[in-house]
Amino acid sequence: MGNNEKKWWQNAVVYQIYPKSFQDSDGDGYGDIRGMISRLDYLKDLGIDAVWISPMYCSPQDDNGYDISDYQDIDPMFGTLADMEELIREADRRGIKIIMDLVLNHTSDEHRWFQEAAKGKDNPYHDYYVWRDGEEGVYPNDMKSTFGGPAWEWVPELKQYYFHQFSVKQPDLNWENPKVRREIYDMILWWMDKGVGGFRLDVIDQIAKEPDLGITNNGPRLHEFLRELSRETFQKGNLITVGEAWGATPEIAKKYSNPDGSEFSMVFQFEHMVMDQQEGKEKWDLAPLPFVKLKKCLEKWQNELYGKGWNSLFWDNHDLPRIVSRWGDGGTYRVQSAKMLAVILHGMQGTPYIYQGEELGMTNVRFDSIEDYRDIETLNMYYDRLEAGYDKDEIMASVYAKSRDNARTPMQWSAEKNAGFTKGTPWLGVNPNYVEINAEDERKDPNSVWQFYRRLIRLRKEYPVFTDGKFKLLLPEDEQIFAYTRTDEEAELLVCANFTGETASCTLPAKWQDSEILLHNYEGVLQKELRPYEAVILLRKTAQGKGLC
Ligand code: TEU
Repeated sequence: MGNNEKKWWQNAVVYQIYPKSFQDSDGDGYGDIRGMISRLDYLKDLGIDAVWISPMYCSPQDDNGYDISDYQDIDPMFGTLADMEELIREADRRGIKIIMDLVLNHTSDEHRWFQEAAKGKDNPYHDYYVWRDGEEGVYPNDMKSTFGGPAWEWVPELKQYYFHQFSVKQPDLNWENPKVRREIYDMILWWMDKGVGGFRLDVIDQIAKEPDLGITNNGPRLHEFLRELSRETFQKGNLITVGEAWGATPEIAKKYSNPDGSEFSMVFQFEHMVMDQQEGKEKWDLAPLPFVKLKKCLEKWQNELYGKGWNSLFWDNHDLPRIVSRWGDGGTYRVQSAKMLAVILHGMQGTPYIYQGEELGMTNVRFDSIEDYRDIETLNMYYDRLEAGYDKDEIMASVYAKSRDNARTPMQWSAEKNAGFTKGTPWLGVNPNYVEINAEDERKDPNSVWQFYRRLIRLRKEYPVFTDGKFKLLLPEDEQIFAYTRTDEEAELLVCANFTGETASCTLPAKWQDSEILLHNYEGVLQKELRPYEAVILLRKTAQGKGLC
């Protein structure tokens, strides 16, 4: 494929499913594959092209499936391999591709490789993981796990520590070992053979770790490994591939998403998603969103990758709080602000990702007690901070703002019991606001967030300027307005939004004054001031109006 040829995924919209919380079909309180199949028509109607599903492989579920014990089978909680094959087929019939989540940095400690590896230093699988000799209680170094505590776990029988960047039940794989890499490639080829349309690669920038040097992401051999991985697998198909890379800068992202296809299609970078925390502290240490900085950050990513790479566009995923509660208004202006956030995001260049429920404007949840939370990261943080002397209310404020369970409450399908998610007891509580916020009602309401997303997705497909247009940020220093243009040879878009709950004065340049309104989250014409969270996309045909600047 030529470098400048348009790839199918550049024009695609991806929907993320968190399988445990999407749709239960058998009443056990966990979402499953048959549930997903029953909702494919819903997804088709929304207009998306591909579905990324968080891991459904066999797993003890210490980290909700990101701890895999068998890459080539489906966890019984979700169904069977035959169900999975049916899902791929049924999705394909509707023109929807299935994107699998590949967790290649670590396995579960219950994976056969690790069980073997722990049997002895001379076991052929020992070197599949990262071990260091040592003494009990004297850690090889002071590296910490993302989920709290040391990144080293002692195995007395071996008198060795193994390395884990995440939970103790997620030992890190040793990518230096070519046998590990080969096993991984064969497994990926096996899934490709089943007809999957792409992969999302979990914490992929951490695979080339160098624990002795304290390096976790962007290790020296990272891109060498990625190019080999891509060559041995993805390049044999016409796939969408997206790497999760918390440590990516635009320079690094250009390597990952090089249009020559040598690595991936694109990465998820998080620079814009970590701005509302205190500098140098953890995500739990809250700070107001620096709005002007956010705009400049997105501008940088838009411009630096233009023609040289490809952006993914997202506000939400299964690890992040709900964007409407986070940077919009989960109360009075929920509907307007959810739509405004959609406009800002989907108006940019890149492949947009919609996380389940985002298309309904689902909000964060506030459970009264920590007992109601299930996420390992949230629970570890809560007890660590309690022990460290933090005030309980302060910890709960962090949980309400940032817990991953905010995104993981069951999908709100209807006003029926348990939001139509399950007939049993949901594994994680349903957000009580499902009575007002649910798919069934929103599909009937022409002014709902759902209908707005549906229109937005269609517009992206209708006007190539959404995919191709060059980005230009307007009013960079404005504290309320997020505005930019997108321009190609045929058309120009103006995306203009009030990011706040106060009115904002905004005079449109003369050339935009009688342009076509493509999408607007308020009824009627534009006024002199933008109303709270008002957002609009305007279109001008460049050919008509030669000489526009
Ligand atoms: O997340 C990567 C990761 O670094 C997260 O743990 C992140 O720091 C945290 O969620 C921020 O709150 C990926 C998966 O998306 C996540 O669900 C897994 O828990 C993690 O990898 C381990 O596989």
